[in-house]
Amino acid sequence: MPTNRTFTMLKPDAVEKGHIGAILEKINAAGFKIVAMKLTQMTTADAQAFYAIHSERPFFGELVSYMTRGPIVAALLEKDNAVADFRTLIGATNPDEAAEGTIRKLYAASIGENAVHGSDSDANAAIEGAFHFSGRDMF
Ligand code: IDP
Ligand code: MG
Repeated sequence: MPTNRTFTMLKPDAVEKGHIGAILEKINAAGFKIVAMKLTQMTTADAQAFYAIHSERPFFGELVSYMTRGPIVAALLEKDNAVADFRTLIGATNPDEAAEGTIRKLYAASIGENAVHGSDSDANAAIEGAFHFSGRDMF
């Protein structure tokens, strides 16, 4: 995958609250092009694998049950400087610390239920994109 791409999930809380359209609007307005997208639901094994780096953290069980409790929107996004610019657009992990106007400030309920995922590096964007999409579903 080219390094001008990042991977996102609109997490179960965002989907439950009907925020898919509003969040996609902000993503488009910020100049990201959607190059893959689907509504899907992660299994427990999926979420444990996706978040394996956090497996020793005290919140891991809570994170896995949250991320599997309902559908998510998985998407690949393209823009110059995609990874860093998308992290800026979503804001800090904890919405109390997120900048005004960021997606997490607007739509996240808490540090755990924080509405959106954004890859933290080009390498992880490629891994996470490949976790959810096959080559023929990436444009
Ligand atoms: P990030 O999503 O901003 O990159 P990470 O530290 O990678 O944040 O954590 C992954 C996800 O784990 C967060 O988005 C959030 O859903 C959850 N999480 C992180 N820290 C906590 C916590 O202290 N309590 C509960 N859940 C957390
Ligand atoms: Mg992270």
